[in-house]
Amino acid sequence: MAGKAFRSGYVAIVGRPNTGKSTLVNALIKEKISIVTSKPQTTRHRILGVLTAEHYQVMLVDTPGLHAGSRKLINKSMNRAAIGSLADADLVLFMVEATGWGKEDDYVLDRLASIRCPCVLVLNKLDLVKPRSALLPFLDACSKRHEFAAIIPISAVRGKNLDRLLEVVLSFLPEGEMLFPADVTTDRNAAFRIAEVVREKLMESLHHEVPYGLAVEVGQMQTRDDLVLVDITIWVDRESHSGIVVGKGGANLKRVGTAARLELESIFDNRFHLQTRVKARKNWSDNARALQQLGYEIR
Ligand SMILES: Nc1nc2c(ncn2[C@@H]2O[C@H](COP(=O)(O)OP(=O)(O)OP(=O)(O)O)[C@@H](O)[C@H]2O)c(=O)[nH]1
Ligand SMILES: [Mg+2]
Repeated sequence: MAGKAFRSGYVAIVGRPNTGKSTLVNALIKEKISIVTSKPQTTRHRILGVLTAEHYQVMLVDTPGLHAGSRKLINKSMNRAAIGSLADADLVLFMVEATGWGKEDDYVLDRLASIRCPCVLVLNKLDLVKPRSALLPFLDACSKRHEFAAIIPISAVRGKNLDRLLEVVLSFLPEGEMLFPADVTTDRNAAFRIAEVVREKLMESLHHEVPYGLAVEVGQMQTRDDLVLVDITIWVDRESHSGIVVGKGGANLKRVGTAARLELESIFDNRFHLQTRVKARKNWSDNARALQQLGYEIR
């Protein structure tokens, strides 16, 4: 009897900001691949998470939340990264919140009109649906908006119904080969992941517009025995934000540094020493050269 066919393919996860796309990638891979915060527009790049098992390899493509109304170059770069993921996808997971459909979700659905692969609607944050009986009519209303290949309610944070979601994902993947070695879980290198973890802790520690004007750049990295020394520059887009990031007597930066170090030590099997400095570069997020230097896709 022939063995079970190996399946592999690209699954683009798209949706408006803050619906839980990165949380889902981390939950499926059971590793911190992509940073998560309570604030919208956390993910700024396309990030691959690779899930490998005996009979399949799924390339989960985490994307920045699609959003309208911002003219800055960084927002255009983020939207382009998300839209770009659709071209190579074997399957699209369109993520909305199970508590309701908004105009921002319509914006995303409009962008999905021309895709050629199947699109599964994922209703996340099931744990927030109260009363539970509200789910069925919502599911029904969603099914009338578009011909989705399937509609799956989940809770990424609680791990609810993820087995079912994975089953559905696999049913849409073509037979194919392994594209990454079995022990590889992401296409991103250590420097990128370190910068992102620092940005996550910074974003959570700051408010209003400050988190959106932040970029984190990893410079020199040196390894001494099991200790990794990392040189980190935190960019802010106006001078007055430097002091806010540093905090009174350096308290905020210290807190952020400790939280980042602890998390990095749990992701990588190393001890870390982070050397951080804060620099201002006026309006870097709307400056093509600055964006390119910081690793953003600019056409
Ligand atoms: N209650 C609840 N919260 C969730 C769930 N999944 C994600 N969240 C929370 O939603 C927030 C946003 O999660 P992210 O994973 O960063 O969302 P995202 O879609 O990647 O956001 P962007 O990168 O900004 O587009 C975080 O505070 C998560 O903890 C869930 O199933 N239930
Ligand atoms: Mg994200």
